[in-house]
Amino acid sequence: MSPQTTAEQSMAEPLAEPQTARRGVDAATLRADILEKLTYNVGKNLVAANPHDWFVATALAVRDRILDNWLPQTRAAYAAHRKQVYYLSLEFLIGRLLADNVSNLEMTEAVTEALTSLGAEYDAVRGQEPDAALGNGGLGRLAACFMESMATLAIPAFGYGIRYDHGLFRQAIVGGVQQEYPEDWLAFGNPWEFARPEIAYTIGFGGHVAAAENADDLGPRVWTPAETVDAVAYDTPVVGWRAAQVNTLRLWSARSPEILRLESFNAGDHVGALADRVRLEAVSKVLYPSDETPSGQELRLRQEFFFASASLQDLVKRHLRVYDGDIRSLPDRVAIQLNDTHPAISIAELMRIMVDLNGVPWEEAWDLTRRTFSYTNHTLLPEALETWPVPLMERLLPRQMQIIYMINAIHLDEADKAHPHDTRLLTSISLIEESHGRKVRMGHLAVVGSHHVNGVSALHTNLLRKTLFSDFDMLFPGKIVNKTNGITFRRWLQQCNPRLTALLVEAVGPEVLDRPDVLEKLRPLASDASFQTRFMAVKRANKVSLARVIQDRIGVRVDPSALFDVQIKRIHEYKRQLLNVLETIALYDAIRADPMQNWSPRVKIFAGKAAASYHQAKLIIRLANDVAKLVNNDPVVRGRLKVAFLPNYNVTLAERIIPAADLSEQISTAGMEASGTGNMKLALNGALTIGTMDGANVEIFDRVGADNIFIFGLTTEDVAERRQHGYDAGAVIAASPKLSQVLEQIEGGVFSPDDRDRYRPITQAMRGGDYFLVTADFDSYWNTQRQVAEVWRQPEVWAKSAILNTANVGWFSADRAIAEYAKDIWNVPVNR
Ligand code: 26V
Repeated sequence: MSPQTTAEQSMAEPLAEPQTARRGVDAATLRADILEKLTYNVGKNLVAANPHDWFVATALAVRDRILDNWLPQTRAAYAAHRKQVYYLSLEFLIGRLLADNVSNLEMTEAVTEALTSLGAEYDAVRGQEPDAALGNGGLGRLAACFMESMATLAIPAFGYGIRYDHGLFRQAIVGGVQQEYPEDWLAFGNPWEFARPEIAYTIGFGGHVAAAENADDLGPRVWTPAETVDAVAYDTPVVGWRAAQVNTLRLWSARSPEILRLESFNAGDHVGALADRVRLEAVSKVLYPSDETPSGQELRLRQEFFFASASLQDLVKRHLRVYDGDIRSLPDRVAIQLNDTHPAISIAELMRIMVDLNGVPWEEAWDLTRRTFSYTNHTLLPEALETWPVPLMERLLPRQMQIIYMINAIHLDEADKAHPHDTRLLTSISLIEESHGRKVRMGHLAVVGSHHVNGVSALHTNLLRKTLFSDFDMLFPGKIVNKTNGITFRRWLQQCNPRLTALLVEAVGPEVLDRPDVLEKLRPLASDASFQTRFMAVKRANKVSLARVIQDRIGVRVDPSALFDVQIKRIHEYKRQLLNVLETIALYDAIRADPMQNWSPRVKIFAGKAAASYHQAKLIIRLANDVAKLVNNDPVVRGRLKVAFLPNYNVTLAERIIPAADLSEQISTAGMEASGTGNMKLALNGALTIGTMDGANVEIFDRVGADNIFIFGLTTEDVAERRQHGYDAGAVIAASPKLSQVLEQIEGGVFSPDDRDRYRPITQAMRGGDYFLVTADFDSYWNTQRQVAEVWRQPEVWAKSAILNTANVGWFSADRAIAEYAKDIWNVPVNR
């Protein structure tokens, strides 16, 4: 009997599986289990156990409880022939998992008690877990939030990605300068994952393509790759809230088919014997810091194809097994979501699998493919849109390139029939860009090969329709839809802010843990003086905790009663940390000019990483740190203004900062931030937003109301107008005495006395074209910051607004976002 048959049979008869007893979830049983894991898995006794050993033992005990749900639920989903969602993403920024899993299994009290009885402390144990940074920023964190929500809504789903040996670099700030160090999250092992060395697929690169004699253009081909690497599965369970369902995050690791060249080794060439292996396995070694200059790097393309091909081979094999070899039912049983264009090569690869390997005629394969895929766009920035040089594609993926040519020929032909003689249109929609060296436009491939394309906020989707994909919107009306992002409230409220969660449960009832719309019941309490006091006491306690973190990490002492003004995100010119730094300098000047005025004390908190090669962003980090040094040590300013740049921003640090924030900085140049999700996390935790009308800020504004948010600056239309008709930064600077003074100080070396020219690239950019319109928005931002200070001086007014922020942002739950994807894009039922 072949292994295939065995799998099929057990699939059809789920109850034939002998049942193991479910593990108890009471404190006493957990205690015994943790001890057992410590002894028999970690190999330590109580005396020798260090905090990390306790973490591993606890994680393994928790993992057993997860397995009790995971295996039967996964099996049941196949048996019931439920449609599967596959979320393909090159990034999953999951952070730590212990608290997430424990809380979603509703075991927090039991685990705390079990550990306490063993002389360990839950918080300390949690602190031992490395932060899995398999992503750069918003896109990767969204994928992690969505995985948790899909499990919560009991949607059978797999996340597919790469198990990078090294995630995003660790950032240190030395003398104000960002330094990057390799990240090593797997150094002490990973108790959550299951290595599946038997689940491996061959991934080919290069080589040649052959056709049968008299084969027509659309017929099957035989691809003989020049080299291959194996993709090996590592599975991590993803637990939904109240264990609604446990899904799988399957990450691929590269394994060379050849362990070592034994002949070379025996001949004494010990390094050469390993060289091929090292080269092939490089594909899953490191995460690309994607905000880097467009990576022409072949390795990045290899990564994309590697995980796309492995994921498709895996899901097609599963589909054929469950549905008796019927590939034609794929779109009815499977939805594949492409998280940005990084997995877009999947479209060509699925065509190859159908046409070349399964004998499906081209037209039918194309119809099946387009009914299976959907694509999420996460940015409009032209430099972030992926294109691959045709010669590289032809060399690395010869068969997929042929398929792309064929898709393009038919696509252009159809467009030409519908809109004859419109060469502008054909040039615009072609999958191949011909102007500056031929390139494959991955966004176009994703649009053409998908049944739906979505933007991630209402504004971003409108801009997609009007600008980037306007011709596609005309050609395929209704294909482009909006799915405003969301965040998982389990992590971004319940786990990161237990104090606020307890208060909310007490105020509006425990239903709030399952239905975020219940937060609206807070509205009448917003004006209630005693509730305001309690809400702000929670905020105060969180600020005391953060003040300790700031003191510990960078030695800056901050006053928890000051306004905590927070900008935390990747450092990028369009996000305009620079605007915030300029305002900080202007405020510093104003305080020094009139120290006796009734200033409300403020702490400016920054955190974020710049791509290693992004010099301008790194220079902004340095300026922030130089400004911090001067401001924090100026006796005149003392207590009124502090600046803290916290190094190594990651999910775990975000969980510390967000509950303690009073003010959330969302100040991107209008039209450039697709959505933002930090904006949602901060508002949920009772921070007021100061922001531009950009991304999801617009929808936050709609929900919290104009009185509870500080909006300033140019609109998308204003920005487009300035850029079109030329923007005169010089005139704007001249007209603003404050801004002029700030720029002159930077240029005069006030913040860099040892090197007056240090910030020339920054001031030059502003005095030149100022593409990000920092100078244009400066005065408006300054004035709005003074309004912020004015409201802060009225604690009841501030408290009311803070409460109304929490009350009104329930809609930004990832559960809502995922329910919309399920209904409008994936056509899968939601269990809630
Ligand atoms: C990539 C690149 C690469 C080339 C240099 C410039 C640049 C700038 C940005 C990016 C990021 C593109 C993808 C991304 O992370 N988008 C983010 O997705 C989030 C989730 O939808 C969303 O909230 C953020 O607004 C969006 O920037």
